[in-house]
Amino acid sequence: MKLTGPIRGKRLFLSCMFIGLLLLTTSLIFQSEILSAQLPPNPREGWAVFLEMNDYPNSGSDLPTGFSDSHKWNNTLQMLDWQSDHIRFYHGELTQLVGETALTFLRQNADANDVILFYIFAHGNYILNTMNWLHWFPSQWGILPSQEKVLVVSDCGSEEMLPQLSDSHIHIASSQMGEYSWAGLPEESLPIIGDVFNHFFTNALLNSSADENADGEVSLEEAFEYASPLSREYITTIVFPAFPSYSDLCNNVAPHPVLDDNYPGDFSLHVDPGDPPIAPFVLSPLEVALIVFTAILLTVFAVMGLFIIRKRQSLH
Ligand SMILES: [Ca+2]
Ligand SMILES: [Ca+2]
Ligand SMILES: [Ca+2]
Repeated sequence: MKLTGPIRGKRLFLSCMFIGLLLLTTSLIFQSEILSAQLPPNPREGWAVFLEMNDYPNSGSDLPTGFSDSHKWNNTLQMLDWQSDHIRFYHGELTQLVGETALTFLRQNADANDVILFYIFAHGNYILNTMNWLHWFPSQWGILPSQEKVLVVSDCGSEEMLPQLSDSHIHIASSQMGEYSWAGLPEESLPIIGDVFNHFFTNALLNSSADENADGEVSLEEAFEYASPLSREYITTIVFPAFPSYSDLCNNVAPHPVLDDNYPGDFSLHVDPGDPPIAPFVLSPLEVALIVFTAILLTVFAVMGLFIIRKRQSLH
């Protein structure tokens, strides 16, 4: 069909507009794909809670360690790129509510590929009985979405606090069931303040000598194997002679740290440093050229279309 006059001009104008818009849309889609490619992947972050109770006004002897174990952990995690705002401290009276609050913090922040670390330091009988540990912790710990769970318990007989779960996890206790862990106090003037095993363990995580398979980082498993004999040696050679009553209580056998390793392979505490800043919206020279070309083409086609319309109109 032969087009004449204003109709032909309008169709040409509309065609030009369509082509121009098509090119502009293509350019924008191209740009959005570039931006989406720049978005960071889901990072492996670390989230930690540290629960420590030093004073026991109603039961047990006080443990005035100055929350040294939390501080040791915090120092270690900072060296492993953990972010400060991913770590919470719960110092003071520990209750079930405090423990559940700590778990809520982990649940609300950690996703499946994040590492979560739950550390608790207190008297064993306090955790078991006053906090009613076994009645709430195992079930709530088990439903957390992370597949990278770490639980470390520093107390007497702490093996009893480890949940019996089949999910992916590493659970660590400073002593077997029925054994007595040792926490050094400043007034005793011995080298280590706080839980002895935890002292060696948090140090081992940063000690290249503990890197048994020489892959460049110390896994939790390697740190445990490195720290356990050091911990037992210290208690045997330093604490027992200084505190014969404790040695008698232990039958002169240092407590055995416990590792429940249900994590496939080596567990690394190294995490991604966090979401990298999103790259600023900067166009490449090619993108700028494409957009400018599209704009010029659109303008030329529009002017041509209008020119043809006016010319046809002037002929009638
Ligand atoms: Ca993540
Ligand atoms: Ca290693
Ligand atoms: Ca493992």
